[in-house]
Amino acid sequence: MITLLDYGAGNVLSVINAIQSQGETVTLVKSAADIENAERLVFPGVGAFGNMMAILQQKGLVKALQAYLEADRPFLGICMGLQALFEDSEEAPGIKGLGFFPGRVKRFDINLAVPQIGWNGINIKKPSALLNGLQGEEKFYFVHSYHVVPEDSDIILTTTNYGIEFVSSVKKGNIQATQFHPEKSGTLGLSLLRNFINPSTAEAPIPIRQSDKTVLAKRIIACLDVRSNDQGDLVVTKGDQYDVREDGDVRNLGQPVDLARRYYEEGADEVTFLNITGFRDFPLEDMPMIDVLKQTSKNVFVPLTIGGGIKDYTDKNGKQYSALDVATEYFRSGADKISIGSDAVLIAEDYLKTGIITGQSAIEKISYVYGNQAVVISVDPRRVYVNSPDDVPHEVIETQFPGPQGEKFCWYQCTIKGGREGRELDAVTLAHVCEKLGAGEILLNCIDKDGTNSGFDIELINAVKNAVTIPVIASSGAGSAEHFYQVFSETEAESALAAGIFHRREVPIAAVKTYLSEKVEIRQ
Ligand code: 1PR
Repeated sequence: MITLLDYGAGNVLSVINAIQSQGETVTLVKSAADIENAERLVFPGVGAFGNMMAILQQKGLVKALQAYLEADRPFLGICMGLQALFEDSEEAPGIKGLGFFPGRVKRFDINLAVPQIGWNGINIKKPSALLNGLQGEEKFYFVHSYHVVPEDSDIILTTTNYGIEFVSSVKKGNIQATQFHPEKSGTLGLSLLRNFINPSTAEAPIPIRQSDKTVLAKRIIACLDVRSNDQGDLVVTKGDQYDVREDGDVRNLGQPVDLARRYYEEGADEVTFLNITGFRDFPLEDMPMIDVLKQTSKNVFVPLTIGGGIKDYTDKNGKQYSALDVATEYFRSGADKISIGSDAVLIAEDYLKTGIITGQSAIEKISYVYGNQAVVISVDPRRVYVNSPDDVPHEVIETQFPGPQGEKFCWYQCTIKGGREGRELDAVTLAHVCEKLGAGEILLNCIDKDGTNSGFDIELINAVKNAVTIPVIASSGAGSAEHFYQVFSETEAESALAAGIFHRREVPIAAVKTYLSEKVEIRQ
């Protein structure tokens, strides 16, 4: 029996599912007594340090946790569950952590995208039963902006390189904790959880890595655009430049839960669901999407993102829901990240009118509770050609692909409601403003390229990537494995997403990865 500390933020369902998939039962901590009575305690966490410690204090769990740790009883911390073990964090000055390990949590101060999102390796520093079975070259899923800096180097179990060499897991006696997410690291992560659930007395020797530094992999993401068809069934669909109908009917490319599982098994590094009619439906009334997420997270142990309809909403009975309520429901149903589309454009427009950061927008509120890394902005831009950069008050680029009248410049107009409404805002400014408000990643679609199989819009990706320091997911237009190589060699995008070629089995994920191996760092 595993006791799981769910302090109320982030995706604990995945951890529960991952543990249960190993045949173990899980009970949740409801009070300090549950910690005292635990045989093996797992403390997972995503989110923000200050919010996490505030909740642990409110629930009266801090002393019980400290006593559990001091008694050296079996403990596995994950992500924030690692950071909580230290004295304090730069993320929340003045707020104390559990202080079990001397040391601090620091923000990455590096010349790379922060948060670090994706699959990276580990340098194993000492033998441990937790890492039994590893060969040393494996990659695990990380998502964080902060890393621990222990005073006592003896506790370091693994390090990872990302701009610097940072501590990616610790171990002292029975207290172990990882910065990476075993529950999101596919079968390897599950084997690590199994090692914690059924610990062996033997500790595997330290495997020798071929290179002395680990490298963050470029991610390949499978995207499922989901909506109800005219018969009322929830289906995965796919558009041509966002038009998902063919001969009047919504294209039906399969069932969301089945397809997500297929992509997990085929090696997708992440799976994204976009509820493409979310702008007009309300996800908390549109429960099938929540169900899809719950079902998917039972079998899919890589990160799940969900977007569509994340906004404030008043239902027909006058009951008000905030975007944070919607996001919370998604996180509790198995999502690791939520993505905001239409509402992000309106939020950015408001910000640009006043220049005031109010703390009240959905981006700010959700990132405050769940951390920046959990908030993705899905951008739906369309190219608009102009003759000169002076023609419009937007970020204009000089393009190698002139417009119909020979125009040499263009800007990328943001749209809302699935491309139905163009706004007076460009994609570069949107990305920049959203980063400022607390977004952790940009999912950069392109309506002109969507469904065309003609390759990603390299010019758009470079323009946006140059304007932000957070990771960018290149999306729309993938038609071949070569297109993935092009996007990774000609832009700094951290990941690339595709839909149509995977749904239609034109280019399997494995073929993309085989093509990229030796050329680009990827997770095999
Ligand atoms: O505005 O917050 O409710 O979110 C709605 C979400 O739904 C947004 O993220 C928006 O991008 C998405 N969406 C809305 N309408 C459509 C549509 O297609 N009619 N899909 C839509 C966007 C873009 C990608 C697609 C890639 C790759 N789809 O997700 O999967 O373009 O496709 P490809 O590889 O086949 O070229 P809100």
